[in-house]
Amino acid sequence: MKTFKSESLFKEAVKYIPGGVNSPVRAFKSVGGNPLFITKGEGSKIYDVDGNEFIEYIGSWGPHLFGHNPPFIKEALLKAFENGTSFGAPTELEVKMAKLISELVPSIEMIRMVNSGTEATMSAIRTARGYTGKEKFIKFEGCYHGHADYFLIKAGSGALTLGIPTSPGVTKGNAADTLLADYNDIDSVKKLILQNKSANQTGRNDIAAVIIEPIAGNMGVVRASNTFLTELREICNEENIVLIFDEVMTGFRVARGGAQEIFNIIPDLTTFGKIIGGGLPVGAFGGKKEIMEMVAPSGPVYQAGTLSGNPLAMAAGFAALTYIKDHPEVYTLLEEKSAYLENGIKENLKSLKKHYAFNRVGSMSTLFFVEGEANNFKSAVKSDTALYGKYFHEMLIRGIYLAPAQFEAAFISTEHTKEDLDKTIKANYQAVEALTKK
Ligand code: KE4
Repeated sequence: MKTFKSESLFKEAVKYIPGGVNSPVRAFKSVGGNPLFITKGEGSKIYDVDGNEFIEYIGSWGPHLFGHNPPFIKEALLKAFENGTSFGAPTELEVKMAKLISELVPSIEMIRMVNSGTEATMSAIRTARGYTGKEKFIKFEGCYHGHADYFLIKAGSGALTLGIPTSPGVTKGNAADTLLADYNDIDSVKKLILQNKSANQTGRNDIAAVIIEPIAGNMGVVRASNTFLTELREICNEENIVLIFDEVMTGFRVARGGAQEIFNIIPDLTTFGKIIGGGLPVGAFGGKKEIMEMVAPSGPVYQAGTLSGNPLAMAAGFAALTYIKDHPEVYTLLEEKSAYLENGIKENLKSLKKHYAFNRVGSMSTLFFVEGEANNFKSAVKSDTALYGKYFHEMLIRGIYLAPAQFEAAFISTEHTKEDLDKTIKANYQAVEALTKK
């Protein structure tokens, strides 16, 4: 596979951009080698500067539910572009977007647009703190909620991949307000609340929120158990703690109404990103009106953004969500494709006598290079990341572009054809076989 142009671009990039990339997980650090520079995406494929073509499963880390450059999003963008890019003033489309999200996700009574998932999650935490008057919050080891200081404690995704789950630069003060629980372990939550109460003179807890990926994608795909989430909901009710579902990845991905539709559990706040931007930078946080009315200018919790709700991003996002509203069959199609791929991979593992864990919810999945199960953080991190690195490259040379990191999700789009999936299954067999030969 020719990579000359990517190599020379990367040499240039590292001179001006930290690590040569604008987001760490793109750098191939944990799989070895240097990143490929992409020139074009079309449907299920991407093309790099050296002319290589790949069937790809990153989907820009989740946004591309309909593959790259879907005509209906491109058309909406071009139309919006005619009227200008950003006004810094309210537009009708923002009202339509807010109404559409609340129609598709009933727990959303009110919503604020922002420009990234990180902005959404950090604003949700601040709002929960403002609403409850309490300071601490609980996150789960291995979950990733973006790069706001207080989240970068035992975080997943790129932080975990690079072995810096707790980042330098995060102050002790910030870290002190972040309480860490174990995913799928309700006793670890109860223990934190008990400890927090006994530490307070009042005997009441000082915990504003619990934030969770209801289906984790950032330790690889690990689904919360129904009982765990149900009990978490009950505890938050009893203890006056705001339950935040971070659906930046799962929102409109795993079902039309997101993970909360699958679990039939209503969070107090939900954060969104990725798919709601249709490939442009959009995040959002929303939920109960009485909580969201705390957000400036209706309430005292300040939150702002120059380009929040800008016309181009809203046009792309509104087109994506309108398509979802008008075509609920999209999720049946995605389920068929994803189940087909899962079955092919599991058949391969069986015939190669490999017992790696393969987790999937809807069109997001992870093949963990760990024997047995990956049903929480502790089991997921036992994965052999070096072996994953070799697998990644064996797939890449066969024209399949996966996440360059074990602790990520692979995403299938509506545009992945049976031919793409068959090619992927064949490459998977040859790649896993090659690993055992080496
Ligand atoms: P952004 O700030 O990257 O838009 O969103 C942060 C975020 C929040 N919550 C969840 C559940 C997320 O998955 C993310 C971002 N996901 C990663 C991929 N695992 C983004 C990829 C990257 O960091 O480049």
